[in-house]
Amino acid sequence: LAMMVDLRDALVSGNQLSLFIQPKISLTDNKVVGGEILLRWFHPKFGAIEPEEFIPLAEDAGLITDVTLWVLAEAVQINKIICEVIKNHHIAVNIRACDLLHESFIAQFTSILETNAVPRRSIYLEISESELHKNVGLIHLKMERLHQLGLLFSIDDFASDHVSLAQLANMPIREIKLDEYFVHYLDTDSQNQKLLKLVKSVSASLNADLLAEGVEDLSVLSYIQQQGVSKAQGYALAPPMSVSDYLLWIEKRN
Ligand code: G
Ligand code: G
Ligand code: MN
Ligand code: NA
Repeated sequence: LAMMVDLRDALVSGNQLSLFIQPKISLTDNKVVGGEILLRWFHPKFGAIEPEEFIPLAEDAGLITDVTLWVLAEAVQINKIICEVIKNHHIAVNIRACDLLHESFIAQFTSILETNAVPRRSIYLEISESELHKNVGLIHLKMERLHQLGLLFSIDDFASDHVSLAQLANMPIREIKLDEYFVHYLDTDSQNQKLLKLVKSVSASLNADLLAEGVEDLSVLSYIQQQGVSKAQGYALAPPMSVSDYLLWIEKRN
């Protein structure tokens, strides 16, 4: 309970929260196409707290949509700076089902976009495959509303759960992100190699890009490249970085 109060304070003051960003790299031309925004909380007493801990806490405290909107507002500012170096760079922001189900999320989100004159195409909303089950009808409707506003979705942690293909077929999906556990041994795991072919055809028929997450070693990287996976993200390419490190890293890479 004390932690919930601390999180609320952190959100109000803003100075314990910071955004890290991890590049998403095109495997066709090796260019940085975008970055996933990853929230960090440095608690004054307990130090770094993992999102896996505080995101559920934020959900329980009813603070998650405030967190998401805070992240979105910061992220669009950051992307303005990055876009001065990499044209068309997009940011991917993680959202939860309950954000979509929140009554004023879309209104508050679009007001952030309008205030900052943000091109809608420069934002991907990442939602985990497992989140899609939570009231799929309403979630689908909200996704459609956001799609009408020009926004597109990235399905996170794909292949970790069992989302129905029929559900996916009608969703405004721009990208499918293969779960890191699926990706880790892809260079040798023949079962997952077979599944990759299926996932590839699913993403192709949805007109979505396929991204492999959690790419930690070069043999996996070269395998997915051979298999025509379009993008990758992971330690083998670059870790999540502070925004200033990200800008330095881009500069060095160019
Ligand atoms: O690097 P990392 O430990 O940041 O991320 C762990 C998990 O926490 C990931 O699944 C990621 O989606 C989630 N996460 C990180 N930042 C955010 C955020 O801003 N909002 C939400 N909802 N989840 C986040
Ligand atoms: O939202 P999501 O679950 O996709 O968040 C990505 C998570 O994966 C974050 O916690 C991020 O820090 C982490 N991550 C990024 N690159 C790698 C990697 O190469 N290997 C592993 N195991 N985790 C990674
Ligand atoms: Mn994610
Ligand atoms: Na993921």
